[in-house]
Amino acid sequence: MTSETRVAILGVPIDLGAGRRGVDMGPSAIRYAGLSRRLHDLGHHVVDFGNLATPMVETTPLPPPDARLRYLEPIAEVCQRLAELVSDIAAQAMLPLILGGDHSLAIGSASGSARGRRLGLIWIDAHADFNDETTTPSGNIHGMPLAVLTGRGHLRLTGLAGKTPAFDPARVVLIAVRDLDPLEREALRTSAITVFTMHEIDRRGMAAVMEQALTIATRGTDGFHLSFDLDVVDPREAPGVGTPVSGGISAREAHLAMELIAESGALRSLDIVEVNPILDERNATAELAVELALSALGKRIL
Ligand code: B3U
Ligand code: MN
Ligand code: MN
Repeated sequence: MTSETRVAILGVPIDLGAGRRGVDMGPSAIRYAGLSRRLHDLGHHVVDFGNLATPMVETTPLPPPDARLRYLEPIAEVCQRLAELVSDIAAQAMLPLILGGDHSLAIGSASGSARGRRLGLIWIDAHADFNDETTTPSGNIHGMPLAVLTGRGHLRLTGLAGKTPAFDPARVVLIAVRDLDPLEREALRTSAITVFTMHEIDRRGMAAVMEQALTIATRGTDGFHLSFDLDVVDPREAPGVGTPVSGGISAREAHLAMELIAESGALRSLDIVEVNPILDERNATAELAVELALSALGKRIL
């Protein structure tokens, strides 16, 4: 039996932060896989707030080819509205569950959740998302949210929590990373963020890594925000993602991570991002996204 949580679902169908199209359809695919009903069946009180209005590529002026922060203005505007909404939802003692959409949206969701409270941050992703305009090879803002949330990046993005940084890097953990850009790697090495790469997971196992991660994210905090990028799972099990990277964690390891997160009792908000239905196989990645959200919210086998 799970303890009842008031879960607020919010879709953010944005793909302006990504290099390819399709993740704007992620929220629909995840809802189609039965998210709301299955959370309800698990014993939670669920409210679906629908989708945040987001501009689409077709009607947004194209950034110059050499832009270092592609679509900065529209993304900043979406993240600002998202931060307000998430902060309101959290203030009503509900747990915001944000469906993406590309990972740039986490600038808004995590900032909103961190308003007025001291949260840790757990980032589960094949990438570090730790670029800024000086280190990015692509100019895509979905490669930057973790840098922004720990205080490095454009001023239009770093202040959305009402404090900069939104998260103290000493309370931030990055898990299962395996694809870093050269300058991003240097920035990560000198930061106070704790990084568990695929190497640590293979060597020590997911359970040991998660235990340490949870200790870091909860020590002296009011709980933590979880940002989960589906591309962390191996593309053989999660083909429908914006940026697949081979050598990922298994669906089983992902479930174990989510179950340990649920056990901690300290999860305050979560993002499920980068589901790309165009590249998916019979909605398998969206289904996995739902299964993982259920595990994070208390689903047990027995
Ligand atoms: N690090 C690369 C690629 C990337 C980051 N996040 C995703 N892809 N999904 C970049 O463009 O910053
Ligand atoms: Mn990401
Ligand atoms: Mn990623």
